[in-house]
Amino acid sequence: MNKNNQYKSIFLSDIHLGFNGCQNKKLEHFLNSVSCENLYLVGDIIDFWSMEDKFYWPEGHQRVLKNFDKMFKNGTNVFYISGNHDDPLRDQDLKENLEFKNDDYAEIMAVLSNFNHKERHEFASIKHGKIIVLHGDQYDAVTSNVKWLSKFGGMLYDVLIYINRPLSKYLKNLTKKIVSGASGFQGLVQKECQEGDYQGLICGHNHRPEILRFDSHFYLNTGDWIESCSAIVEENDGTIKLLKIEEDFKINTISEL
Ligand SMILES: [Mn+2]
Repeated sequence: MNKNNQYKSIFLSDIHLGFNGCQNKKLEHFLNSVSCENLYLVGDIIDFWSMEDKFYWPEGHQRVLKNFDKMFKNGTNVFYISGNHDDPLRDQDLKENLEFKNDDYAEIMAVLSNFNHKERHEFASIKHGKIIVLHGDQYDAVTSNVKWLSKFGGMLYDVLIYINRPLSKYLKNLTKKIVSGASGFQGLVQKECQEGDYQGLICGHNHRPEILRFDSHFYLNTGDWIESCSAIVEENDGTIKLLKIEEDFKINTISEL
């Protein structure tokens, strides 16, 4: 396929491979139409939490992973910034436990071992200065402190997503709002930017794609591949865009910086 969309960098998060709500076909279509120098996978790329309950790894999900690997082998720098649902990549004990439990994880882990793994990355943007990239659960008091509660919320969400998408979205937004309110999310982002002298922050985690400008910093969220099917890209002239892949696979620009 003709890779007619060339970007300097692409940021994707919350793909949730291994969870059957993942819209892998749309993602595959998007990946087949783009090329980039840098690919940032901003957490919850693989949903180990979902597979912990019931192992689920269809061919289409492995194909997405293989696609990342192909990009890596063709010279793209691939950075894997772990999220809460891919915590076995943060914690050696969890990782060993997983591999011991199920041989099927071997083919996933084999591909992942090629990439650069970290929890945060300083991204030097072309036009907008230094931007910190992290998954975002670091600011989420509920997720980091009470893992079981967050997992329970996740299970409810998984069920609801099949019954009624808009309702599940509403509930997810509501929970995230409560969580954000409780932890003073925006305040924490501002503090992070001031302390590290960053112009902005790119994250995922709450599944709400957006680009916001505050007095002292930018806030960019990549969205997800369960509902929004969105990505953040940096073009070669430094323009940063939030893209959404529509039902007909058309790529629309939602917002830009
Ligand atoms: Mn997350």
